[in-house]
Amino acid sequence: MDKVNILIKKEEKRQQETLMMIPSENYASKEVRNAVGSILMNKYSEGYAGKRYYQGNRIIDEIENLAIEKAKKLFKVAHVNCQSYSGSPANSAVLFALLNEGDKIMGLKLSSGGHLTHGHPNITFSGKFFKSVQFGTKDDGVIDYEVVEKLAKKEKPNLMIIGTTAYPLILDWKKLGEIADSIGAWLVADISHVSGLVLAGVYTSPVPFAHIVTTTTHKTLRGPRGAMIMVTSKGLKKDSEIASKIDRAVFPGLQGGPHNNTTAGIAQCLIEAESKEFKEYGKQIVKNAISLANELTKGGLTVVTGKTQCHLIVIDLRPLGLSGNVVAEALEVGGIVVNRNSVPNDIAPPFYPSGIRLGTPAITTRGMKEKEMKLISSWIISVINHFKDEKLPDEKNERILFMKNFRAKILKDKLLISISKEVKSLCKKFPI
Ligand code: DSN
Repeated sequence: MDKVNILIKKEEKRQQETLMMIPSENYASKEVRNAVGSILMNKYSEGYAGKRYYQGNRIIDEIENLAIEKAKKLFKVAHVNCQSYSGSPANSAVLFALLNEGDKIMGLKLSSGGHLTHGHPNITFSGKFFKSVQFGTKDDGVIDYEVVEKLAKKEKPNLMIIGTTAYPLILDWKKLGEIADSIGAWLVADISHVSGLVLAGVYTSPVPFAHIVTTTTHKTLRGPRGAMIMVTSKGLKKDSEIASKIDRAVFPGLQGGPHNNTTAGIAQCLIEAESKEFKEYGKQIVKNAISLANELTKGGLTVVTGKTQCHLIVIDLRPLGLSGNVVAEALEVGGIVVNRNSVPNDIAPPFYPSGIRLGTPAITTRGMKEKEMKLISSWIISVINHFKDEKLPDEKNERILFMKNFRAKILKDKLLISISKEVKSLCKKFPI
């Protein structure tokens, strides 16, 4: 076997034998993976169906139209662009289409569960080319919509781009729509994390309230790594040119040829999302997350906002004086793969945040239910308790050295070795 294939096999084994609990990850179906690995990647197709810059695109047009029609029907939107390479380029295309340089945008802070592309200051496209105002959450991690309204009325942004990567509650899209309307701003709803839950009917759809909805396609939607930009009827009413503005911002504004293999994967995941099984899947994701949050709380851990209403949980490690790095590294050795994450009003640096973020989309795809959540939470609780004295030093160089030593030490830790064996045998019962 060649080197690349050896590495792919190794990664396949890692995915089979560990619990994928990063909430933005999932296992796409074999059919989605076949589309992504297909000969469609050989074709150049700049332009849109019926208006391409290259010959030979009749079948590609059919594929792209299929993805668009499925998305329009499922999300109940007026227009869809499925060519953006991923979520950040999709959000950049929306800002590029609707705003001029120097206009003002408003979003939820990254550290409060938002996203880099929602106006994170200085270092991102959204925070550098536009004036950005951001809101956070209360100390309990909950958004105060009165604060959002006051800020919007004071700052009068041209566009509000709202969405979550680490916020466990369902957003009040109706309220956000009213706030945007009251100041004449665009409302862009980024539902990347929860679009699968929206289709399953377990998370409020922003479609009646927002002008534009963006989503990645590889999270709860369980498709290929890609994205869609959707224009709602409300968006078309605000500006009848909005659909062509979006299309032109994607191509030729920001990109060249679309990834046709990804487009086919998007069509395939939307076909899968139409099924009754997918609705059941979405419901089970949330049931599993609620069960996990309850068990973790019972075990003495602090769950941000005290609960979850979606697919993810953020554990605040500050009451234990632990760093997210310590816990995430230890859990990985135990076969439980999560990511470290900031918690509301975290004063720790983003590289060494005070929490971990975990979710249930991928383990639910494997067929796990509440019974398995109990088991998994008991492992998480014992790992955290086991390492409760491993405090990260404050000084930067000491911190680096501490983590290096900690990583070496935990490879031989008996508890982690035994949990990783149990995880492996659980994973065997629920193959991908
Ligand atoms: N990287 C994604 C996540 O993990 O939430 C957001 O882009």
